[in-house]
Amino acid sequence: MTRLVEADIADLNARLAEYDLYLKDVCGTGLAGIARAASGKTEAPDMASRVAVVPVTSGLGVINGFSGTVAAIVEFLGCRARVTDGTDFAGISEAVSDRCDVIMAADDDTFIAVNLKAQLVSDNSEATGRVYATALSLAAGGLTGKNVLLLGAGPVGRSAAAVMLNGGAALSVYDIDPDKAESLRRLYPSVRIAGGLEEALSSHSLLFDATPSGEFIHRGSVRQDAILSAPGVPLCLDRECEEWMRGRLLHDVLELGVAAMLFDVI
Ligand code: PYL
Repeated sequence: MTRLVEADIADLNARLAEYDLYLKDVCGTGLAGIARAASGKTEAPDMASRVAVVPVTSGLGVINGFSGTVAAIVEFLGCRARVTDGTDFAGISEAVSDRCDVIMAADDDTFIAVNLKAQLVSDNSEATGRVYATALSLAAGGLTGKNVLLLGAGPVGRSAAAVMLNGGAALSVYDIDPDKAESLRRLYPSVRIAGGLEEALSSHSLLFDATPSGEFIHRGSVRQDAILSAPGVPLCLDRECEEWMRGRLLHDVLELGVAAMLFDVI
């Protein structure tokens, strides 16, 4: 998982409403609708839940703006959220003393949401793969019987593969590490291993990128009718291809994953 930097999230809060409208245009529903669909829950979420975001100083330390951005996404979705004054365990103690229902916190490797009362937990990598697969399905009008190309067989790709296969997709996987692709095929025997990247891109109109590589896909490699769901950070498309795919591209650095985590636990 690529570690975000302050610049990745600088104007994210200001663009939330615009991004939500974009998702409604591409998927037929916005951030909350996609996340609720990804949660698989039928009961209504408890929107009165109070969320505490706790900054974590371990490892490479706090990312300026990260906790505030997570809180802003949660508030945009309709729940009350605040960043604790304390960090680490002092922040957790503060959240519990303030009788918060949910704690969200990330160290360098793991980002979780925990509902203290309901004893529910959601992990960002798993939730991100699942919510982006759900978004691709919504954008494509369902995946049953459709060929999908998955780039990247790491934790996010594996989570997405489970959802897409469960949705009836015929899945091919490409990973620069053949062992990772093979391990996904052992997990899901119906998965086909794509031989070459360019050939795989040219033969698939439904694409999912879960790689941490940036700008390695160019306009000439992608079909006119392609839809790309891309949780991978940085974005796999070069600038020209990104512009060309507007309206058929699903990509952000935190929004959909945070939304999925929230609706998983409230
Ligand atoms: C959760 C994000 C999504 C993509 N990469 C993940 C990342 O950057 N993880 C590190 C998050 C560190 C947060 C820091 C803080 O500000 O509390 N410990």
